[in-house]
Amino acid sequence: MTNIQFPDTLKWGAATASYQIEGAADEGGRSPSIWDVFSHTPGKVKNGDTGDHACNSYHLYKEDVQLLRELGIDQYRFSISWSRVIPDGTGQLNKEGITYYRNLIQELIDNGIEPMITLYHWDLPQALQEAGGWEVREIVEAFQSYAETMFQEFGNKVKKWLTINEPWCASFLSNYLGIHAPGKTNLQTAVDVSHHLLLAHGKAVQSFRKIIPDGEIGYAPNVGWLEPYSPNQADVDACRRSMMWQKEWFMDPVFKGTYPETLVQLFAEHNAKLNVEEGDLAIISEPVDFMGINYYTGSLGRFKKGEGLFQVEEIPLDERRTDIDWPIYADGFYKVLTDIHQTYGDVPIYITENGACYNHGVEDGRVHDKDRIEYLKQHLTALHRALEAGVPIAGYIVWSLLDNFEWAEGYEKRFGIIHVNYATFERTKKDSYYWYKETVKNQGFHV
Ligand code: JJW
Repeated sequence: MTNIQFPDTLKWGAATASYQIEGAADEGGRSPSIWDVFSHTPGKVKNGDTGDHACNSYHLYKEDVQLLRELGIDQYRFSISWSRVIPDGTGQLNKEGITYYRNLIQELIDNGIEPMITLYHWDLPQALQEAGGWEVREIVEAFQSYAETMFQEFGNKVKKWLTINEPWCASFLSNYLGIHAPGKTNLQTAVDVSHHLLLAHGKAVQSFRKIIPDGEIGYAPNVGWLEPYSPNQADVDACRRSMMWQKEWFMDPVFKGTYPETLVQLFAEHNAKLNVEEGDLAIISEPVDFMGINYYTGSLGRFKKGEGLFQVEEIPLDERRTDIDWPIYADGFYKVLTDIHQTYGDVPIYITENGACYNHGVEDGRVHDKDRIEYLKQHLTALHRALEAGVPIAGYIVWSLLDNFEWAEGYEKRFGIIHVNYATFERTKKDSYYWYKETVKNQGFHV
């Protein structure tokens, strides 16, 4: 038996996002977001699922906070639904929406849990999409104004903030691959969106410094790991290009004030131009307090002529996959963390998401999700190795507290450490919840 023991300073958390858990889509003065429109468009989400009711956390938030309290964690990461607090995207504030988040924040604090807010977890107000969405530069000002309002409303109680969740998903997955809202398939659009997301991030960080000087802010890029299939230069280069797309494209501008030239060229060869105005990169590289990393999966990458933008095909290391079909690659987590540390230096890192999809159901009041426990053990062991290698990891936040609306996959794919019955909204703690609770209490576990 090995003892995996974490430093006392490592913080523990659980994460959710507004559209995935709140429900109450047309209650309390909320207006539609791009995800309401997308999920109500036939064929976009599996089984025609929508976030209309989700986990009903809008009404059940007190119950959720009790689940968090019993779990014993330090932090709860949740997101604000922009269209719940500013239904038109800009202008008039919706008091009921503000009250909902104010109550949630107070409930967390009263139960000894530190709130961590994500400003943008993909649910752009539809009103703004109709004005061009992230594709047009005006969105940056709208986001900054929304961010400032949230900082002013909640900054006295909330000191940890994230601007943008998974900018790769919000740009390329949503506007080039067409898998997430708004479901476009245009590389130029995706490149423009990615730049505007980063610019909006930088502007929000600038505002943050003035409004919450004693707070900490970061963002949460998602990164997988691609390990070259062979030492052949073609495979090594293919992996490099693909990693650059997820990692350097969204991190170099923030931490180095540059875009990776190789990718700028590659996009240009596909007739997509990076439109950067003077001063943009200085704004984007406004220093952050920490970096959020979302890690789930990785594969081997092999050069394949004509395969996607980067001529790389992904080959799983072995048969092990979660129920969403993502290969399990815990060593990739270690590699991502040490690689980022090496490239970007000593910026503190929060694992803002890590977790696994397994669809176990309830049996006699229990959910025996030993596969999820195994996944968490493997990834926390990799994280422990990264800490020992000197990576400054400040916290680990599991995705997710609850089973929830898994975007284009709908409700079929379950990531929660708590099971949700979508007919009754009943919550049932899974075995992984009890395991995580013990791990948090002991600040470690045995393997
Ligand atoms: C799909 C790649 C096909 C969420 C995807 C890539 C397929 C050519 C989980 N993270 O629910 C989905 N999640 O809200 C944020 N992260 O398709 C939180 N990334 O290409 C979780 C990535 C994802 C994806 C899903």
